[in-house]
Amino acid sequence: MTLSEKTTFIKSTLKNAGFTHIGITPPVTLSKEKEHLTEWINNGYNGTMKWIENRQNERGDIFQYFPNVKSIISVGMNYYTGRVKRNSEKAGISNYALGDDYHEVLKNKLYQSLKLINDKIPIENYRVCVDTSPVMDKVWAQKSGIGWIGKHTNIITRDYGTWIFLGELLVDFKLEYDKPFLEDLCGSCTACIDECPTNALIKPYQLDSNKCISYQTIEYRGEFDDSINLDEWIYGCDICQEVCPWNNKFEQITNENAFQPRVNIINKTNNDWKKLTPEAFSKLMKNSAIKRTKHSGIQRNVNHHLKAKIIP
Ligand code: B12
Ligand code: SF4
Ligand code: SF4
Repeated sequence: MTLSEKTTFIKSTLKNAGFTHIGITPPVTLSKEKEHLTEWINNGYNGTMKWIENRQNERGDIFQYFPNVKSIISVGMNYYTGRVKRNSEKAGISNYALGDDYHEVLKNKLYQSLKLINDKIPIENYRVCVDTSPVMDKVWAQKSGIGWIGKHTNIITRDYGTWIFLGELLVDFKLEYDKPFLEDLCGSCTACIDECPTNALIKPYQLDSNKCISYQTIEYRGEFDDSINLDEWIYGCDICQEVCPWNNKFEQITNENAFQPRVNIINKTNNDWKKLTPEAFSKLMKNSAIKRTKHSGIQRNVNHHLKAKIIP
């Protein structure tokens, strides 16, 4: 098989698996992005997410994670299912967490694709990455042409906006490479920065996790003091994506079954969540990303809302 045939076959296999975005880039040593990462950690913007620091060197240098890497096949998958309805009785759960856990969905699709690819192109050394690997998903998506990193720090695509999950298949052979996405189409817009209810976007392209509702509701362990504002969310936050004009114009509802909202999650009020036992939580959250906060995390988040309603 020629280089071009190999590349076409791999891309079409991934497309058939349901990935909406596929781009390929050669691995390079990151300099600018590595500096940003170091600065971000030194400023304490990772909060209590020590796992970012622990594998900081690998995040900044893909060769430390997978020395034999020759091609980074970056994938994206649209997960948008419509705006999350929320109010004071029923706090919101971010779009990304309403269906099956995306880590499992994307990984299964990547492994299934690998099997099919392997029939024609033997692949011995590879890595499958979805979020949890020490790899900067957004940086490789930009370099492989999928989109640009917006001022809210997420990847924006021209055709689906930001509502896409990212992952990578790293292989130890060369392929035909795509051009990086070099434009920054944010222009003079600052909607995400202006509308963030907690001013977590401290500067364009810079997020202080400590202030971000997504971090507070999902990653932070421990109790909240009264100053913490969760707006109307109990798991994640979609505001900077909801206000992005690129989403308003280009978002598309996904037809992926795995991402369809679970009725018994979206229908719950704050009081229903409060009454949910640990056993019922485990059952409900089987194969859901929400299990990350555990029963105690959801209870803490809901209680914070209920308390905020009592205190005028
Ligand atoms: C840690 C993490 C978080 C943290 C920190 C977020 C962050 N911005 O870093 C928290 C818990 C807050 C979080 C929240 C969310 N996350 Co998150 N998260 C990650 C994770 C695991 C690592 C990100 C990382 O490396 N951060 C390190 C910092 C340094 O990177 P950065 O902020 O992106 O900074 C870059 C640029 O902004 C820029 N930059 C930084 N400083 C400066 C300074 C200057 C002057 C300039 C010019 C540029 C610049 O350079 C940096 C390197 O390129 C990735 C998965 C992965 N393995 O990559 C998912 C990931 C980024 N998250 C994702 C999602 C979906 C979310 C949420 C939307 C979920 C939700 N609805 O609640 C929110 C969005 C919040 C937001 N506005 O970013 C998706 C994003 C998909 C996409 N389309 O881009 C990812 C890729 C997971 C995935 N595999 O799909 N997340
Ligand atoms: S996810 Fe919410 S809190 Fe975090 S930066 Fe975006 S708008 Fe702000
Ligand atoms: S809201 Fe505006 S500034 Fe923010 S990411 Fe979208 S286009 Fe860029």
